[in-house]
Amino acid sequence: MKIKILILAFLLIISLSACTLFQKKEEKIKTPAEISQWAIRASASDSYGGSLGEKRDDQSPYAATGQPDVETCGDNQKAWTISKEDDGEHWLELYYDIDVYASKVRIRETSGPGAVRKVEILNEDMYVTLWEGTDKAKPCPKELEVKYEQKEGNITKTMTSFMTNTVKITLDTDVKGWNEIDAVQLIGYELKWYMYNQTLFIE
Ligand SMILES: [Ca+2]
Repeated sequence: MKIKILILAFLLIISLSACTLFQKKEEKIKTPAEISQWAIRASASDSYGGSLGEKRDDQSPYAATGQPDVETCGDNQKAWTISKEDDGEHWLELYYDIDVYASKVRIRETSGPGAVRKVEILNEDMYVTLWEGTDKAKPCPKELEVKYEQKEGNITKTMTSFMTNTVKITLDTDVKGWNEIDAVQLIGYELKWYMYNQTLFIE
């Protein structure tokens, strides 16, 4: 009887050790570094502040480049907006320093949030839609995050198959109030990769 108990205890210790080793192996998988960047240049279908904006403080497209610099909700010189309060569909295009396989775009809306209707990323000379819809939740300031996700069999790809450095945002400026964008972040990777069965594959 004692031998049986000893054998059972031994088997229990072995299985617990195996679990710990497995967990450690999982923890060791290091995915490629994520690159988060703010826009360096921008253009738009219209702007309140013309096209100067050297200090990011004249509501030109350039005011939507760089890191967020508008802290509270409301009209602010440091965010881009168009020349009229309500004028239907308009767009803002942003350019980034590093080409990435795009995984996410984050848009900081600091006045009249909820106006974004479409987020596209440029693939050579063609735009690919990352997200399209009606953004109903309207806290202000608001950070709208849209993600790339595509199922390929058992694998979920979380980044585009092409590299990009350009994002285009389409807004419905008829959404109540001045619809202002403070900053837009492009997130992605320099390497294209995916996880399958706890294994990292780099393409
Ligand atoms: Ca800004």
